[in-house]
Amino acid sequence: MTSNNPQTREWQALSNDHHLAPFSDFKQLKEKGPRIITSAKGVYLWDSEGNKILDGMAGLWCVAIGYGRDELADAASKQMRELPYYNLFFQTAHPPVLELAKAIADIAPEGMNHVFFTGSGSEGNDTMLRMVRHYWAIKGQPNKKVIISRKNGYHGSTVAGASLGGMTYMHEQGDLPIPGIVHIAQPYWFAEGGDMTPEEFGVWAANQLEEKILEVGVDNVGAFIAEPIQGAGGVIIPPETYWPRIKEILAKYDILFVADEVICGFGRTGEWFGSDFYDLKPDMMTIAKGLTSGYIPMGGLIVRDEVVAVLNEGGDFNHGFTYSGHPVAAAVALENIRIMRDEKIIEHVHAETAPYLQSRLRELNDHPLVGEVRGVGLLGAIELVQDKATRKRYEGKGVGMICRTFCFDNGLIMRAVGDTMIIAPPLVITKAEIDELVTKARKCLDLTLSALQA
Ligand code: PXG
Repeated sequence: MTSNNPQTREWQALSNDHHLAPFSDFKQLKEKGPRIITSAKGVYLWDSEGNKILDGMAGLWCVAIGYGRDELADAASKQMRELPYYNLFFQTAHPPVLELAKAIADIAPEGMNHVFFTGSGSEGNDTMLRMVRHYWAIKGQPNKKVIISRKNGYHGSTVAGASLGGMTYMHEQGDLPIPGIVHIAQPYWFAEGGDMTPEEFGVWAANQLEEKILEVGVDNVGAFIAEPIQGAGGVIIPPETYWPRIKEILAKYDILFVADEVICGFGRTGEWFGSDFYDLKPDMMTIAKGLTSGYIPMGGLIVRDEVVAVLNEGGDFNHGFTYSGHPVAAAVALENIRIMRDEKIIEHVHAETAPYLQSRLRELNDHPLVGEVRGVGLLGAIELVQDKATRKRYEGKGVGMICRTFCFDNGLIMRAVGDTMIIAPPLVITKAEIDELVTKARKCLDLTLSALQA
């Protein structure tokens, strides 16, 4: 990006000279220069060039209550003045972390009343892995170590998180996965369903769990982890048959079930948790992102009472982080949850904006580039194809990236995962803003199609 604005150029120079950005091609970013985001309000961002952009991704799936809520800034400021830091290691605690644990227990599924706090979703999943193995060891079954996960799932970027995740491009860097983590097929009908109906494919994909349990041996399997809806993998909504069949399998075998709620949690599906949406009964739930609306880093692991009862018999759990339950993050999370409850944000998503977004998005089905529109709550995906009937892609054209660039240049952030366009706007998006989003999305689909035809 070559800018005429000297301030933009100065920031880009700083990026080139000093900053290593996550999930980026460092050299390519140096040549292009990052877009500099300088402020935000509601569902909109502004960049250093003065462009106003509708953030169809809520940051990175996290800014649930929208940008610019002073209450969260005030909560942080108040807590920083009162007690900016203290740890929870030395048999100490502080009010915000305790009040937050209670607030989370109040909204979590029944019987999930305890929270272990971390600084991120990845750390939440690292905590999960260690807690699962500790749990089985206490129960006298130390061999139950293996965690079953899914291909193209996303569970973070730490060594355990990336290993649990099923992203091969992450595994290739750093000799992952670590031992004791195995992956099964994902329930991604559009890309992998072949000639099966979605219903048949859902059962087939769920049965992979049973096959893997039997292959590894139930005496060696500690847990199954899955996102209720895969986010980073491309907003993959499992066929309706998938979760019911998975639930049957989980009921049959003595393994723990971990729902990674980092994206689905805190209202994304129109329920507090994706587990509520699908009526799952997890033993643990990883949380982050919407917990603080991204205003400050925080993650955690919500743990079922029966699991805690076992852990209570195991002596020290030798695990934790300097910033576990950080008081400022806890104060911000508490205020975030209060706003969600008092303003009935999730109820409004459920009754009003989710149905509206889903029906408006599906209008895009008539576009020649669109092979499928799917979504749940305020999550949506648009599959870009060359042939609608056969679901054939434009091979090697990078259609998703072309579309994403048009979106950015036309004031809309819509992400590309391969040739799947995805959206997850802030939960406070209004119907008028949804209209704007869909209008811009259609325009960018048109521009993408023209570019492909040129
Ligand atoms: N679980 C899930 C389901 C996630 O989506 C994590 C765990 C890890 O959280 P932290 O806080 O450690 O990042 C995530 C994070 C993307 C993208 O490209 C998605 C995430 C992170 C970075 C990029 O969509 N999700």
